[in-house]
Amino acid sequence: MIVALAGGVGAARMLSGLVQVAPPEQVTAVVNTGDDTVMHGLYVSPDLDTVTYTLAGMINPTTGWGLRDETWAAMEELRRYSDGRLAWFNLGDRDLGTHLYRTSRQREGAALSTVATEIAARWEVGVRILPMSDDRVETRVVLDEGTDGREVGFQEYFVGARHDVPIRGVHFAGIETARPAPGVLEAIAGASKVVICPSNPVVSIGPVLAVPGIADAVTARRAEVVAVSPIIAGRALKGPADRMLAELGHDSSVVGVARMWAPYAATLVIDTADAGMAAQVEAEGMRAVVGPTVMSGPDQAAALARLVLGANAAGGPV
Ligand code: FO1
Repeated sequence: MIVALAGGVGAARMLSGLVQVAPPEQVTAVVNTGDDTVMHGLYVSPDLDTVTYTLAGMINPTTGWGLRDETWAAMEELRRYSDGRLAWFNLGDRDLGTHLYRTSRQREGAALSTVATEIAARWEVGVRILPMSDDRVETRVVLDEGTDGREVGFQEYFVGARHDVPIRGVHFAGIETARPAPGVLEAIAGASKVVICPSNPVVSIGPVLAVPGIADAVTARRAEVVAVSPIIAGRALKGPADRMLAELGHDSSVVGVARMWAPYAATLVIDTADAGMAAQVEAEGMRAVVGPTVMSGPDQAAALARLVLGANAAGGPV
């Protein structure tokens, strides 16, 4: 069993590579739910949906989230009523079906993990998709607007403000009492390999490791844990990971990533662009494996998956 700790786009691509080199039924994704939000009364779980849609081959290629071949009639009607005030978070007409289903099932008493399994089955995704927890955890972002650091929800920061504002803190509301979703700890304990996907370390992987019990479970498997840096030559390929790391006092480099993941993973895969930093990564107590990490297409994702699955602390092929 391969277990992947996953956020959104980067993790979804990593998973699409893993299922090319391992049977999907042998892959379990433990997915961040800190981005989840209630919009117009509907429970929206972006990372669960991005992972599921990507593995189904149905992800919207333009946006990187939501469904392909999408239409936006409902949003256009909403925009006419509210002149955009209520329409800042775009929900496509097909994507709405997922949010209607998930929300209805939750009102019937179904757990997030139960619904995630039902949605994955509908899209015939062989990978087991687990939320990090069935309990509500909400990533909150403290903005660095001069003195009064306003606190906003993740989607307000990421979409509302287009993450175009410096932050001074991030915390996960509800994390103290959140329990790992059923199957998460067992999957990590029994995994032949645990992959920390190239997602935002602060707000995508961070919440997963912050669920009480998960960090210890991963640390216990440290020799089999391989992390892939989401930072290449100091930058994130997509999203605000590089800025958030710097704004929160981390080094926005593969060394900064190594410092964050060293307690959990024995190996860090870094891009060829950072080959010169390998010794500094190893000085942080991790083995550095250098290779192409930009997953520009399915072949690149499969190649990275082979590199990840072949890498381990001892450095030999597994
Ligand atoms: N991201 C945007 O930048 N703008 C949007 O309007 C937007 C809508 C949206 C709807 C459903 C969904 O699953 C994701 C959506 N996202 C949107 C992406 C989302 O904010 C991110 O996927 C994550 O939360 C960060 O990975």
